[in-house]
Amino acid sequence: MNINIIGVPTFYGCDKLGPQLGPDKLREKGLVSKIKQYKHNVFDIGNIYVKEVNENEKLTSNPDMKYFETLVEINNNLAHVVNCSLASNCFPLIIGGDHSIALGSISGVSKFFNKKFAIVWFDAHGDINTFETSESKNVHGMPLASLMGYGHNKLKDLYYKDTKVKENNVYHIGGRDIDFGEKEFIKNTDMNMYYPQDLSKKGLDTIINDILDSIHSKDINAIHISFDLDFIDSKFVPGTGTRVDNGLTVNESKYLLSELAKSGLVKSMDLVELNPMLDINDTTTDIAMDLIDTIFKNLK
Ligand code: 5AB
Ligand code: MN
Ligand code: MN
Ligand code: MN
Repeated sequence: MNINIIGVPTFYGCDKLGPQLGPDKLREKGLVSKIKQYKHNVFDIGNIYVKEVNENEKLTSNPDMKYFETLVEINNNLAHVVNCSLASNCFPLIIGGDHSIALGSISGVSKFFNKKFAIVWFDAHGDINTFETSESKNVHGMPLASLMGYGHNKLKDLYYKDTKVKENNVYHIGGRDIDFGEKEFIKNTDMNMYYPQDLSKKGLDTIINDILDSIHSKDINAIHISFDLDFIDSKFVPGTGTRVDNGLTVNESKYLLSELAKSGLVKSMDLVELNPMLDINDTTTDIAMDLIDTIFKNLK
């Protein structure tokens, strides 16, 4: 398979320094050769341009969302690069950066597949805030809401003017730190939520088979994986910014990713929220590499 590596070196969505170092950190660790060992052709197309914004100007463009205009710009460019990557028969692997970049990556995926795709979103958080419900004003807590058509017009209509994904085509796994406003949203949404207690009660194999059966029963051509490293239990991932207890282990995460990859439907992926400045002895970087290894070893 042809693989594109696309780095998005930004921390603007989380407002905490560190994630901007993620893409180059993984490259230094041998990202390209890791993927090449499975006989893929790898084209590392570099990093998306991230404009410098002064810390004291972060609320200038919008008082409700930090670094708003710059994030719109970054994500619009990213969406186009991802769309072009898919159009040239490549698998875009988008490396963050914080999770706000899923807005751009998935908008590009949505345009290419004409919305006939599913998202499998691995995360301790909902990421379904809008500027109205978010207390932090951090855009990395909002991408999924915007993709489903909620929130600010400039986020909803990023790259092309429409909702990017049907709520029922979103499969969210691992949520355990969901804000009040997000819980209210979930009550009325059609998105599919799988909480840690569902995973332990039903078993990982049952859940992943349920998800794949559900996707197979729809008119869907592709799965996009959006993997936030805080999906994994806090004790294993010191190098991510918003850690939460009661998450899964690395091996459990690898199992879920390998089953998805083997389905033959995975066509694109984000790996986000690696923070090398918080990491201890590259523990979290090594886990990120291991997850990537799992995907490209099993990709069909
Ligand atoms: B992440 C919080 N819900 O909106 C907010 O890491 C955290 O991309 C968001 O999942 C975490 O600020 C965003 C409290
Ligand atoms: Mn997230
Ligand atoms: Mn998260
Ligand atoms: Mn996070």
